Amino acid sequence: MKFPSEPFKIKVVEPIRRTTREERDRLLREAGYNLFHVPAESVYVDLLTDSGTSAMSDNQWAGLMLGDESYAGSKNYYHLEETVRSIFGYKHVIPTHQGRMAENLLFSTVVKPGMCIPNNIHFDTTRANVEHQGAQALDVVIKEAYDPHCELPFKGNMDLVRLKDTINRVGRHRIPLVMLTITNNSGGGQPVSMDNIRQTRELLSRYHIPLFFDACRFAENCFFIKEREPDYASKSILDIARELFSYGDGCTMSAKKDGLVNIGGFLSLNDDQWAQDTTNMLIMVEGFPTYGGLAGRDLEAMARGLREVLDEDYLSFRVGQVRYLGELLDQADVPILKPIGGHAVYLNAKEFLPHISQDQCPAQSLAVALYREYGIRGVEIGTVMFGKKDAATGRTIHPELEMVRLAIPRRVYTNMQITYVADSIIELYSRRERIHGLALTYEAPVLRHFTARFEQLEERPLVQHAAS
Ligand code: PM9
Repeated sequence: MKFPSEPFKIKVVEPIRRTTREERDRLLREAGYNLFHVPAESVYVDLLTDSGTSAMSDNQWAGLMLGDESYAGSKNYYHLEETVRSIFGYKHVIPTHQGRMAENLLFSTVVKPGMCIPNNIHFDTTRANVEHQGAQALDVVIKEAYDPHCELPFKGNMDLVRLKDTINRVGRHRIPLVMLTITNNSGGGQPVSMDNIRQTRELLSRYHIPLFFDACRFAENCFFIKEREPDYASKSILDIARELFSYGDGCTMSAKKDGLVNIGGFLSLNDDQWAQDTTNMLIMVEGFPTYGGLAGRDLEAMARGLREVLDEDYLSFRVGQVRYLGELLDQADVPILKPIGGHAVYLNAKEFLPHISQDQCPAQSLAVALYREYGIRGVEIGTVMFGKKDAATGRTIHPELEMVRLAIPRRVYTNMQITYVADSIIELYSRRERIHGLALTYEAPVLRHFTARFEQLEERPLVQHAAS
């Protein structure tokens, strides 16, 4: 079977409220055309993020009832610690309420002003946490990652030549660690190969620089390794994960992705001094080291989710469902980023809307149109998220890629709902010339996409009636 059908049946359902185009148009105006400000109950298919939006299994829900809410030494912490050690293999397990807190603890402990953190591509919270310490967040992914048409099996790979040059230029003492984001979210959910990870490790060992993983989507990355690297075809996902993490010294993890939970994360690492320093910080800002800002029941759900996510039937459905959406769009010539990533399909807004200049936020305009016409919410990954003001000229420096990400929550939508998404986008593409640009009217100094506001540059109805 080309696209695996759902390896689960539905036990609990959450009704979705239908909205009209007029209602969505009003909501958009009120939200300043920022989809983060649209109430979720007014969204039909919500592809804003795959983070914290997973459906938990009956096994995880059962685990919630076994939550031990003791302030110190909760049994659920020990279960989580044992689970993380057995998959990731690092000595210390420091729970946090989500991924960015793990990043904050790590970077505020080991990064000093003037330092530099290379990564394949930093996710926006990672970048913000590095820059907040007065350090430079440097993207060192292979150059093909910026070509939306280039079909490489491992487009998230680190550019080892540039990494070596960077180390020689910046100096080993100014690089406290190197990161690898698996899969590479900001570059299209593209995987990193085991070979590239091994070579990155070998290079860094020569300079005694630690390697950390941003492990949010590690299981999806391992699935791609199994599919695409012949030496791993017969290995289990668990064995692949164990080998992968053995090349590193630690990881940050948002369990809201491949932990299959709605909240949770951790920092895991081998270095005793860094573990002690980050734990001291954890106590100040999150909580005691055996709960880290979470309830005991959350720790239990996370421990169980980390095991479930390694299941191959689940992963082939998961990655297959994303591929199903991507291939429907591709067959209809809708411009998407290739190859199709692990957690999301990325619409190429520059090619979808060639008549809208980057100054007029084409990806944001496309995301707004998709919500207004069909009740589908994606997220802009382009100028709004990554554009920067040039301090000297005041002009915006635009990123290479201008995308709308359609991130698919895990185990949430049926293939029929995904088909609806594809049909809607194909219809929108046939009317694309009627979509207009947006002007940015407010931006915050950091992570501006969450709170930015816009004005519609010209308004004309796109279709006469709404499909949902
Ligand atoms: N990623 C995402 O939608 C959620 C926040 S933005 C709507 O893709 C990586 C690779 C991520 C990520 C979050 C985080 C932060 C770190 N690294 O959201 O703090 O994709 O748990 O994780 C989001 P937290």
